[in-house]
Amino acid sequence: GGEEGIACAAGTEEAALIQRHSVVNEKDMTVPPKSALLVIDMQNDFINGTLPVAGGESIIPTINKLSGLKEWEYVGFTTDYHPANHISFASNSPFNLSPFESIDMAYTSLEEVCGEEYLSIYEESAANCSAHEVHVQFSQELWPDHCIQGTWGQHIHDDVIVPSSAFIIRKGLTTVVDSYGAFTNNYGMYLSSNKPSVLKRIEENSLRSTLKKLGIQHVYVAGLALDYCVKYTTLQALRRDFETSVIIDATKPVSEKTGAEAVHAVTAAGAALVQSCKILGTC
Ligand code: VGL
Ligand code: ZN
Repeated sequence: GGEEGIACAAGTEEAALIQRHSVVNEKDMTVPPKSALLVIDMQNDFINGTLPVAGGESIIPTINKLSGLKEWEYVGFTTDYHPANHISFASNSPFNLSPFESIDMAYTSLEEVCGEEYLSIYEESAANCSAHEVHVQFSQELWPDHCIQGTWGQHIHDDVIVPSSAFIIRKGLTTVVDSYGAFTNNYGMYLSSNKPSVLKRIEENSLRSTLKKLGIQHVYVAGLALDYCVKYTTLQALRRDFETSVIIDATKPVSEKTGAEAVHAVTAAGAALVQSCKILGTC
């Protein structure tokens, strides 16, 4: 039996190898200290509803095992949380566009600039700040109506276990701007990615400051969809200097093509791809 096998290998090179490997695995498989898990948009509409992601249901058991680990310093579940008149819904488009088409959105806002730095919305302005009008334009994908506030489709799927200590991070709450990432909306993301010389952080919520206060260094991202909210949450976490990993068997894309592009984009930006079994210690 198994014990004989162990006895047999003991004292041999093979035993030393097994031992070395188990040491390496042990280090790899535990959740590193100062780690956060972000579970993205495991909501009915993305699983069984109006914008279903193929295979979405199949990742639920893995996500439950991951979120059940005690080692996380922080576990957050994001939810898309749109008003019925949300700008991302094709049904609200003035040009009778269809879901999965794109439209250019133009935004104008006042930005406070203080010396070389923009202020985050949570910082108070200092004396040498001034307001500047900013005009930007970027593409918005149009979607079927989904995750409307107060509807069944917006609820996290019943089979997804949300630990009582987990945080819920709602995004896309306002009519006028979409939000793919957990940290900031698409407008803030556009500004920060297109003006890299400017340290700009328009935070949608207190996620970044909470993670920083907890001393989080590693962010692990799982959930739906790989090519949108998982991708952009990962890019936003990297941009905020978290060492970031996508748990690659605990996510699914809206389409295989954009899923492959998302993998390329996140790895090119510095994210790691990790298998859930490495974190769970089962491989
Ligand atoms: C998502 C499309 C529209 C996502 C959200 O969770 O990936 N995709 N809104
Ligand atoms: Zn959405």
